Amino acid sequence: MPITNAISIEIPRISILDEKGNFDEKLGKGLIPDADLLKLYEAMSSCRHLDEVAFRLQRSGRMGTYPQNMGQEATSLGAAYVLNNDDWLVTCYRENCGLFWRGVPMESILLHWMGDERGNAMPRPHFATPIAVPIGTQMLHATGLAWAAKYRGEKRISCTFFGDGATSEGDFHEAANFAANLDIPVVFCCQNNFWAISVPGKIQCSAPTVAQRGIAYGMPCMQVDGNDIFACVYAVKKATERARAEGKPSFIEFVTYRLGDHTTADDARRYRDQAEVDAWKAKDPLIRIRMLIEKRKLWDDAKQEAMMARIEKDIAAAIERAEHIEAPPRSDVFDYTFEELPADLRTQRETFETTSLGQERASNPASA
Ligand SMILES: Cc1ncc(C[n+]2csc(CCOP(=O)(O)OP(=O)(O)O)c2C)c(N)n1
Ligand SMILES: [Mg+2]
Repeated sequence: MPITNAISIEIPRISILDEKGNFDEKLGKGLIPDADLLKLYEAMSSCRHLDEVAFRLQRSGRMGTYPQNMGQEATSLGAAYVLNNDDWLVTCYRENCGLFWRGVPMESILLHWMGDERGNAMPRPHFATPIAVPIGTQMLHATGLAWAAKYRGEKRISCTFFGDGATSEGDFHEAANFAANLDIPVVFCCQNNFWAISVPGKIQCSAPTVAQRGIAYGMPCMQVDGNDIFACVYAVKKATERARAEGKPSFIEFVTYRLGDHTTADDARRYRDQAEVDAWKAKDPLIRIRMLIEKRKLWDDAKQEAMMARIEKDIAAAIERAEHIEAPPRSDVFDYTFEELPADLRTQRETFETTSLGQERASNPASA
């Protein structure tokens, strides 16, 4: 018998607005009305400015740590623009722009990184889950949320974001396998920024694209210019249409780059070449929108200045709210793990003393 070909696979690559300002009229026509484009530009500019301010807050001791989103704003924003308000947006930690677009308050994100748990209490109307720092967990949550919605006969779908490094975690493979085989409407969005902290993508994924990791599970896959808001919107639209019409998952690889350090705890100069960073700075998602709106005579320096004044004011107000939130009661430390506190913890809650450290005071009944 001759050897035949078991399968041929094609992965579409989507780009509509490139870094030189070229715009594909055929694919891009009607995708984002001009009025919305200006709003998206403002949302991205605001997110970028927050990154700059948050960096200074961390350096001056007013924030624990912070992962800048710089350079990656278009991906989650494109998704949030497309999703319905009651679809789940299940993120990790570089999706501020999409979360803010949905109405998650900026101070929630600030509080999270200031170490205040109340930042994780995403108000329900936003259908967003708390920032997920443990790599990979949220993909399973997204699959579970969409499965629950399907079980209940609700129409909502899930859209989840994760990094290139996260696709090396077992959690990704379990979530993808489960979603594909049980027909669960999840849009898997990988932000391939080529680095997992200091580990380069090429030693984590030997395949030529990350997108093809989804092929293994029978999902349609796309590779998308993640610095192009039009391409991001186009791809997520395709994936959500499939999710709604057929109840099935898709996988999108957004090719992008983090222009900042991994987090404020990192110094990327120790493992990345400046030439690589400079090449990506030229592909900045913000610059190309600005070029387009200027070309369309929708923007000028005066509008830019007025927008930045608005953004600075809003961010200053959010920081003010986050830094001046009422202190939580100390008893919070005890209140959310046990339905009924064990006796020793009850004593600790009442006295704020523990016998386990040799503290023996008259006020502590456990030391009697
Ligand atoms: C389960 C787990 N393992 C390790 C870490 C430490 N860690 C934090 S971020 C990160 C790299 C993630 O890379 P990627 O998924 O590409 O996301 P990126 O930060 O590039 O957006 C690692 C290993 C973690 N947070 N959770
Ligand atoms: Mg990465």
